[in-house]
Amino acid sequence: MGSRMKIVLMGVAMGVVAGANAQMFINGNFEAGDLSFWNIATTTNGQSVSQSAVLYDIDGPGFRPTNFAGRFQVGRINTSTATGGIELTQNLNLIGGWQYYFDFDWAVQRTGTANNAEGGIFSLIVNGTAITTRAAGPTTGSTPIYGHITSIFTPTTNGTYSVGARIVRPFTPPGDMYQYVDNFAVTAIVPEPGTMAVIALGGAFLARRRRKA
Ligand SMILES: [Ca+2]
Repeated sequence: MGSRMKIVLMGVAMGVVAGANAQMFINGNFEAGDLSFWNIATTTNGQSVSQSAVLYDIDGPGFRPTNFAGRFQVGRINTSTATGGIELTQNLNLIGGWQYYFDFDWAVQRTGTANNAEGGIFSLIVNGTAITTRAAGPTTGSTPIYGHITSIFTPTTNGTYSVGARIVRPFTPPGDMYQYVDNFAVTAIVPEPGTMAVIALGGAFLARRRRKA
């Protein structure tokens, strides 16, 4: 009993923690056919004319097929501030010190023939802070623009983090300009030094127990 039992219990606990925290976005690929499980909010001075899940080929000539994607029509409400739009997020339980890779696909397409100076600015956000941002840039007629964001975030402490995308534009929304997002994914990298520290700690307990015996 004593030290040795503590080490075994600690080992089991670590395994459970790792399993329960294989965090992922729910309906991150929108295949529910709607926006369920997503928290959607407008930014300051932001709006979206519509929001829904629709069938769309999110990467055009890329390998992904046509399936459901989240679709928005974002822009600012008035011309007094720089940009406006929406944020769609989910709450994820993240482990301090682990490295998280967040991924999503985005696209912009207009149905009309008019050009526009900015199709959409997409950011991967954590607790409201943009980690990585990509702007579609000017659109030409109905020609689609495709993109992908990979963003790395390492939380300092264990906790619940709001993670997702911000989509904004520096103009009011035209009625025929659409922003699409799909395939939100998260991959966790467990840090090697931490693992080694746990093993070393266990070794120290064992060594102390043997000396007492
Ligand atoms: Ca999809």
